[in-house]
Amino acid sequence: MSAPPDQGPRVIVAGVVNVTPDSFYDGGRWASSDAAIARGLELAAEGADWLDVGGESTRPGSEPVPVSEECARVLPVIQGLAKRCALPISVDTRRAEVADAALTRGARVVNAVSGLRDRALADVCASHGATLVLNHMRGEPATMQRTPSYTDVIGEVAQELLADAALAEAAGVPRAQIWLDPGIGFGKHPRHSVELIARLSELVALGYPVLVGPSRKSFLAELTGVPADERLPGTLAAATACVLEGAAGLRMHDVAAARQAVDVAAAIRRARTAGDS
Ligand code: HH2
Repeated sequence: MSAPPDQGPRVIVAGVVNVTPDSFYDGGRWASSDAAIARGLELAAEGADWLDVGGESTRPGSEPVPVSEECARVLPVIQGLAKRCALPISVDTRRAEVADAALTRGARVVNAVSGLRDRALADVCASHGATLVLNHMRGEPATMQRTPSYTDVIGEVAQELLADAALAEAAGVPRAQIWLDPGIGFGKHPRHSVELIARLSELVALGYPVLVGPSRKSFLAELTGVPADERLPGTLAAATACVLEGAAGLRMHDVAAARQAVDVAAAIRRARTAGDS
């Protein structure tokens, strides 16, 4: 049998494991360590390429939780998943202290959900040799959705992410280990989130792999009028658009459904590129 044709790099699906009582969609569903570990293993079986474990909701209006509480939520889950499954695990956090403890217990990626506001996150990643996802957030979760304002949303998000990437590189994180994320819904009006997806290729053109997290977010409610538990079709439409615009990965709650959408969109993207040649 001949070798299969080159499929090109796989578009990553990062499965969300929220160990929180109050996340905007799945808060409280996997709040015990055992439930969260079981959820992570389920997402792995559904086709996730990486598992993103978070212990603090950053939904609009949320307040910070103490570091000790965040660690108590995520560390046993990261340790348990790292023992039972070979997938890379990221810790979704704003704080270097949590990231450091998570990397010591088996996480390999830091998902810096508020970028490098805690600059020590970059030092922690450099010292552990970890990959760093820089997510764009304007303002603080408690107030970020009150009056988001941009003149040129994609240009401003790109500039702010590049400034964080430069800090990370200066701290010793290799460029190849830095991902950028436009931060859908983090200090963005729904029209900003739509524009960020529509013009994602401009962010991709910066040369870093781009992760996007549209999953079940409130900009979809503005477009469809449905609550979070009915937003899967809208989520898959947004994910498809992100892949066609060049995303390297999607952060998703619904991995089995996302896997199909992302793989089909990635095949269409490859065919488009092949058609150009
Ligand atoms: N979105 C959320 C959390 N972390 N990280 C990245 N890189 N990109 C995102 O878009 C992103 C993220 C919010 O989703 P969720 O974790 O489900 O909600 P909550 O913050 O309420 O826990």
